[in-house]
Amino acid sequence: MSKNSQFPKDFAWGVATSAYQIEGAAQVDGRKPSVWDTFSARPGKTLNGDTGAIACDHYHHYKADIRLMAQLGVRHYRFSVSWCRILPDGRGKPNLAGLDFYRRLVDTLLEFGITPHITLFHWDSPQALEDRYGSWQSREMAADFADYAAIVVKHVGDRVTHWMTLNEIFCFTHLGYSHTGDPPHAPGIRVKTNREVWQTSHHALLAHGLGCQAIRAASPRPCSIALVDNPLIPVPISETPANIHAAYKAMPYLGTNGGILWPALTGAYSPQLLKDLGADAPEIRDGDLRNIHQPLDALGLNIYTGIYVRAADNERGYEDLPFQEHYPRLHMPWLWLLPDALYWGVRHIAATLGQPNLPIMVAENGCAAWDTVNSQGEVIDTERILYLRQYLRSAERAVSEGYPLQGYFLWSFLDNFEWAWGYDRRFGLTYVDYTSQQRIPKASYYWYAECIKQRRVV
Ligand code: IFM
Repeated sequence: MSKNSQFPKDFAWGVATSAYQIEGAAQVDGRKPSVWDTFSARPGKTLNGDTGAIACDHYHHYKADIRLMAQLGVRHYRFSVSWCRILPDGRGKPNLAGLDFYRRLVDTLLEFGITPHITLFHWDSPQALEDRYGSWQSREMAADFADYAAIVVKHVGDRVTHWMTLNEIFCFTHLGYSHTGDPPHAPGIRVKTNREVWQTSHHALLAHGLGCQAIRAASPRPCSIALVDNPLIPVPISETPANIHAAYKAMPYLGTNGGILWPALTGAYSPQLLKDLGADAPEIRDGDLRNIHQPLDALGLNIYTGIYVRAADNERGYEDLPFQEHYPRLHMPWLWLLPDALYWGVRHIAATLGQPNLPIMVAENGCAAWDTVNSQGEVIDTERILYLRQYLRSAERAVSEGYPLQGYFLWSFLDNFEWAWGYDRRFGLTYVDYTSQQRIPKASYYWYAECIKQRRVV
């Protein structure tokens, strides 16, 4: 495929959101608090004290939102189910009103010809389980997650066939628990050791594995199951054989890659990581890795940025090259513009994880920009178009080189509650006026609609 050629006809064009970030209706129809309700209500934990209590009030506006989604032309929508709407106490008796909301949501999507892709966990775990056993600090969380997953699948599995287990394990574990300072994400628990932090991500991996088994057992139809991860992507500073090799070497070392993606896709923590962790490695019980390493139908990658690396004459064979202060970035401190990360993220799965045939979906890509409504009532977000255009070109490159990249979910359909940054950071294709709940499609919405229509980067 040349630089401006078309994506394949069956390429899945989509948008993504998550429950706590858009739904609101925090106390409606039997829902009880999640850890994010509790955390965001604590003074100083989120910018301006923002919480997801109302958010985009999507719970009440979902029909109009889906109509707007259909007008955009997407045929795929990734959203998450709120565990504490389904099981307000985390376990036990399901809340039928919660299940009914998702059934109505799914039915509306299907009416508009949009395929639902359900993420079962996008960070908003029930506060009741935090109170009971410290949520991800306990192995019990994995079994409770699997039970919850089975309930959702039994309820809507006759009409939903695309499942994603957990979103970004690193964020809700390593950013939710810390041994070095106050963690920026819920539940915001400071533990004593690094080993305890790694134990939380190990329990999350176990939840993924048991969840996969539960979904397959409960689904009335053959279905697709994916994990969604946000690995740190090494990008060779120039594509010379030496630097490409350096990027391959770097992949298992960077961030938490070796302790999340590696066990999930290969059935083992990377040996380099275990060596580095030493006594900080989590307790891994007999059978855990077998449970974690489940066959997957797809892998979801959330790719926003990456890190440049180059070959180096050291024991590891690479060095990473931190961004300089004036390197371009979007409206988040970590959102460095590095479009090639999307291509390299896909390529690493084949090259360094040895999975050349595993279908890949970009489950999130997008950016926060400095959006404002102009005097004509429009939002002209050219920074976002600049960003997205380059990342989509990178996706096009991956497809044209034969990597199994099958879809792309743009984050996000709506501006929403951006966790510790509250409503200050806007990632949407659609501007949300949080006072009136008015939706205004931004310039990027119309740009993306045209890309979808033409199946090319416009
Ligand atoms: O808003 C988040 C999302 O919940 C998880 N991935 C990254 C996004 C932007 O920070």
